[in-house]
Amino acid sequence: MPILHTLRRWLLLLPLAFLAGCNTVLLNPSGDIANQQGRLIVVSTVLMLIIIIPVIALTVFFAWRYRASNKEAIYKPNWDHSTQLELAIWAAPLLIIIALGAITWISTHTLDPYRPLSRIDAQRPVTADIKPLTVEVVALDWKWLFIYPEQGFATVNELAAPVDRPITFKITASSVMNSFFIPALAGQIYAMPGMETKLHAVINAPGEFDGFSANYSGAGFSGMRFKFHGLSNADFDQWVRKVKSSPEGELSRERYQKLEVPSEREPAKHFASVSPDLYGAILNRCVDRSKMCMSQMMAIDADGGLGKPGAYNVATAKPWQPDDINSPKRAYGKYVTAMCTTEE
Ligand SMILES: [Cu+2]
Repeated sequence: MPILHTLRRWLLLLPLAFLAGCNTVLLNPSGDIANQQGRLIVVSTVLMLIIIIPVIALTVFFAWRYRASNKEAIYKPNWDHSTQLELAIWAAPLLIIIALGAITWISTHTLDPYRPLSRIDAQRPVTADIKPLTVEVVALDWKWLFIYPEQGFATVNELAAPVDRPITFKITASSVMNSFFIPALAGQIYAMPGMETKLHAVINAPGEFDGFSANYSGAGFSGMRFKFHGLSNADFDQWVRKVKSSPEGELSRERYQKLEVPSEREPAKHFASVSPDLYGAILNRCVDRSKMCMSQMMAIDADGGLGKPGAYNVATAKPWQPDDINSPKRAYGKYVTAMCTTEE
């Protein structure tokens, strides 16, 4: 039946179509950290194949060699022990586990995302005169805010960094947990409200790379994407000038509260400047000046607390309506109020 044969041939090709969608960015990244992590995947896979391939091959070989119709093969129904075989069977996995353990121990320390980079790539170490670029990352519902404290501006859903300059990311979130992930640069790092996570990485090749959230965070999650631009020093300076001359103006606390309101598939946006205390206020959950900053709350607690009067230092939040797009997002319930309203 030729029709069935043709159909079957096409069905056999079908899995290839799925492979066509594969982007092997994890194994061919452009950043040194992701590169070392990619090599770890390859090394551990190869180490495991040392067991998997012989086991599969021997399974097939034994089934064929000792088939019922093969009268040539030796038949030993009472055989049950061989010291040499036991030694080989236990030694091989033991050596592999020792090797995997050693590699894991070393790379867990050298690739620790909190550890400042010691090298730009395999050939170049980081010297004392190289100052990392700091970027503060805030995961919002459902877009990414990037604050450049040195340059004093902010962008939404667009990130850029000069090639071969170490980058220090400080990562937090406004409401729910997300995960900051640029596969070409480094592994994912969680973004959580009220706390800061860190990532040190470097991009070694110019280009446009994909960044996204790797942790489901609600309705707008799938559109929570951004472009990461690896730029030459001259192109980065030009990009900085472009952002600084943006007509959007300053990202103040008030504008941040509007930005924080959930929205989906936001286009890239530039803010020419940013309120210098904004990131600290986001991290300490007190962008709304009527709320007490977590850092202040923790300092009071470390000092022994406010005692009974502290129990009255609360206010009731106005419930936030999802359709009330113009009102700042507020958690429903009570919150601890600020002790004073003067600016720090
Ligand atoms: Cu988990």
